[in-house]
Amino acid sequence: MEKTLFLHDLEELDIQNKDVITLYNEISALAMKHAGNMDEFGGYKCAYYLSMEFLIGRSFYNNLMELGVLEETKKILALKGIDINVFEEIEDAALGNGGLGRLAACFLDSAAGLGLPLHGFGIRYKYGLFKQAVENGCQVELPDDWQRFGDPWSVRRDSEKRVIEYADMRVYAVPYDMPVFGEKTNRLRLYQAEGDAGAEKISEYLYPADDTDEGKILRLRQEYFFSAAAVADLVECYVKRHGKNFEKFPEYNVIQLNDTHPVIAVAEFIRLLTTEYRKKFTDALNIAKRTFAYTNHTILPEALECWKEEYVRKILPDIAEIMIKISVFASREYQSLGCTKEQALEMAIFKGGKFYMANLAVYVAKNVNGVAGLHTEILKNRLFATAHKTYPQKFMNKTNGVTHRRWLELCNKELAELIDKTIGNGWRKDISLLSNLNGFTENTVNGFIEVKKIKKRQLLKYIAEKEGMEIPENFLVFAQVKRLHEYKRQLMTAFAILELYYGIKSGKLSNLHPCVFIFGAKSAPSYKRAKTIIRFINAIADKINSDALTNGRLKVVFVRNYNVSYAEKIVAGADVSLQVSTAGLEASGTGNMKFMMNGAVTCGTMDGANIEIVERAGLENNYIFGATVEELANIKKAGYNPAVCVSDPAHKQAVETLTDGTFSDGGSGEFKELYECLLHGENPDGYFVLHDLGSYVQTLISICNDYVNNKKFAEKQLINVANSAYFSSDRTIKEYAEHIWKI
Ligand code: 26Q
Repeated sequence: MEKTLFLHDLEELDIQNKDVITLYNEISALAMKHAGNMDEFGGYKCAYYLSMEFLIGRSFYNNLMELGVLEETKKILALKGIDINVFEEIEDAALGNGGLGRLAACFLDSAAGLGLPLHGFGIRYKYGLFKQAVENGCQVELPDDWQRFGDPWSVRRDSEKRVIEYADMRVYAVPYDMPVFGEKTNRLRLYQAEGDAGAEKISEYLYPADDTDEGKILRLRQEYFFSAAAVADLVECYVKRHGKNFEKFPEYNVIQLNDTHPVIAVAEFIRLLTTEYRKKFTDALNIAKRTFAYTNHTILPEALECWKEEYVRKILPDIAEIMIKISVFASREYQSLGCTKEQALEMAIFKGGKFYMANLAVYVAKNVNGVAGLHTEILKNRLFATAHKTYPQKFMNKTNGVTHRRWLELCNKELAELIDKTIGNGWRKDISLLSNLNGFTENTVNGFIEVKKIKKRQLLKYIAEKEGMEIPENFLVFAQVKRLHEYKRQLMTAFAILELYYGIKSGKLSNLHPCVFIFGAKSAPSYKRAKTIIRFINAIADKINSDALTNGRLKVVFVRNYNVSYAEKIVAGADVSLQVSTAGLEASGTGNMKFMMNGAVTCGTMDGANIEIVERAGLENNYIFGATVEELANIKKAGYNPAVCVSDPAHKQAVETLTDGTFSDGGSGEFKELYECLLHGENPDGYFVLHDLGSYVQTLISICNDYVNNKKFAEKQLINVANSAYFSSDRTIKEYAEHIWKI
């Protein structure tokens, strides 16, 4: 970065009569002008991250911070009479929907910060994840037209556009490159689809509704679109530098597949090598086996993609042929390595007229990784047990992490400064130094209490502005912010809140410390049950917040339009992070890490990375409850009957609000349906909400009680900060670089 030139130009910048959006574009353009060039692909070994989602959030502050000019920019703007916070009106680029997309963004940040060559490939959606509004308690989706603010951080590369061919159409993939600043400037390349109206649809929406054939095919087109463009870029770049002998391709390229969504890249790679470059199929397959690596992010069956042969044949007939051929090779190989026919079938890539993309990934990838210790064990012992038995050396764990630059330095400047004061600022470059915070003095605890107060005040002010709701500062803040999904059990929190509410009302919980529950969650537009849960939570919030008897003691907020920028405020201001998924189902979680870094204690189950969090910060400094994976297995074996749990009068009262007229679902019948599914469905209460509800409520009560001793509680929080270094994505990226990418 030509820092002095940038600052000089900024000082000269004429701000007269310019609105915020114009200023945003002009200042960003100045930063781009002086930032230096993006790294080129392919001169030496690079890793490439293929992902359907990159949830980058707001770029402005983060980029200026990474370029080392944020503080000076703030000062220069202040002299011109501009508060840098005005740019908060520029909305986030939400080209992702949850943990998987945010992880991709954190990884790019860490790799650039560490000076490692990792580049991203994805789609430049016209509309990002929908903007959420709440009407009559229900989620409504509005298009997220993020480009209306301009896109000053991207460079369109017309000269590098290429054609992507489907059987029934041809589409241009036009790259837009976004710099990722750090020790070096890496590149996030997002392709935009251009051509006729049909072509442009391909990059129009993130997760178009796929409840019709047409929707499913559109999604398949999207996956092929960016995978094929990325593979073509990499192959072309290699051929230019090294010629057409592909033996050395893996010495220059390693391609990380972020879940199954880009796995079709493997077949495209083989297609390209065998057709355009006339390589033998087996040779191409072997090169692919040295090039690709696969990360699994979920064991939920509905999220493990499989494609009907009919769809693939219709738009990508060559790819269908290649996948069938790989499937034959895989089956033979599994059997020659000692698997039975049945076992080979279990791992089959093509069976029953469908392609199983996870099985394709596991067979071809040189490495397969889960995203937290428990998750990887489940992959090895359950989901991919046969593959693990056959290729044990492929499997490894890479516990997730989050970038401490955005999730601590940027979103909690006050805490970062306290850490500087206490242990020096070396931790900003070498996060492992954060552990020097352990053994803190009383002074630091007092400092921490002050910081938490400030961050809480900022959060509550923001909520007052956004949601029109006042929350007093002495309230204990619980937060559950994540995608809305039944396995994440926002519903269990809803029931727990009702139990606290009735307890306060009846006098049983007359001394409970005042607290607020903050929810942030978007439901997939077609996920009906999730939408019902949102409606239920909003109904509860309305009732509790308007009850004058309890409302000085308990409040509920369901924030509208939860996004990365909102998250930055919530993680910094919360006291307690709710991570209450059914044990075994949350692969890792990364929100849990963001809260930990900011000194919120975890109230959660033994699931995902929660296990590793309490391993490091101590069980005694967090609040663990609920059935473990092993316990759940036994409960299932013995036959789980949730009706037994409802014999407890407090649970009964909470659950029956779904049907007893306490709340209205506007006549839709969805609350009754939810009730039936919990108690009398085919697989009643499949996520064990009622099983864990009792211990959850007790845990929430003890947290409120412990919080009364403010100092002791702050110590627990600070110990969490001090032991959070492991959850920096700098650590994760170093592991990927060393064990998988070899860069
Ligand atoms: C699948 C099929 C059809 C359409 C969509 C999908 C689909 C889309 C998105 C399936 C899964 C996702 C997203 C998954 C995700 O965000 N997983 C989260 O990944 C995080 C990063 O590893 C983990 O921390 C979380 O535990 C995991 O839930």
